[in-house]
Amino acid sequence: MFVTFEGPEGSGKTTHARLLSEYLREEEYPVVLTREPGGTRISDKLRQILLDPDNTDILPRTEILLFSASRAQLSEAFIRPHLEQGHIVICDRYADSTMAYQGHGLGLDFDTLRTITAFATRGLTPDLTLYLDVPVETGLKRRLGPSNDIGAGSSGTQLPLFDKVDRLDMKDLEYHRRVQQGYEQLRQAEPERWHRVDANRPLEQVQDDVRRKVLSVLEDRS
Ligand code: T5A
Repeated sequence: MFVTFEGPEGSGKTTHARLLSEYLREEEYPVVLTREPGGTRISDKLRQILLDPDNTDILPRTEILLFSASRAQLSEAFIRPHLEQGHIVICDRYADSTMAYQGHGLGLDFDTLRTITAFATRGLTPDLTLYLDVPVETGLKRRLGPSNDIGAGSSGTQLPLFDKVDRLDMKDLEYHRRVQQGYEQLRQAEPERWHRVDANRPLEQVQDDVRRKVLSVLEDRS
């Protein structure tokens, strides 16, 4: 089974993907955990380029091709082989991030994005996508730390430069809101694959929902 986590910055994807994989391993399921961009030696190099705060001159077309190159390497060299061996593959972000960020966020053409993505992944899509839903401002505050004022409520506010901030965090709030609206549309278009989790709650409650959903899908498939 191929499970992905999606959601805005700071929604808890990395935390919950890790907790879920630890839990499934304890329950003796064969499970591997990976992330995007990254997850293989080559993909991790592309991640460094993509997130480097100095690379403010990356153009949207370059950005989509770099994300897709990272994904092509990850899906072919890591995800597919593990699925074929019967593993549960958990991935922190995948192709839906491209539709949300480069499509809805940057305004790139959706048909082109679908074509590039299909080429990069050879059509490999998740069986289950857990969407961690938090208000954009909450997620960014979690990510940046409580002392950082992100100008909540004022659209178009530039995010402050801060040690933990990568190039993509630095985009303005409007961009992050478009991404979130994009996720909503993606979720509504494929409700059978997506499962929304209210991530604006204590960590344990969020993880409980995540586990319950994954276990019920595993049960249905067995
Ligand atoms: N991107 C990615 C694209 O534009 N296109 C693409 O195709 C792809 C694949 C990736 C960036 O690339 C973009 C999206 C991103 O901008 P990244 O560093 O991997 O960059 O960023 P994210 O995936 O967004 O990861 P983040 O670290 O920002 O957020 P997470 O993983 O959602 O959140 P997490 O788990 O790190 O948690 C953040 C903090 O919140 C706390 C955690 O302890 C942590 O401190 N937290 C909670 N606090 C309170 N209550 C809860 N319920 C909490 N859950 C977590």
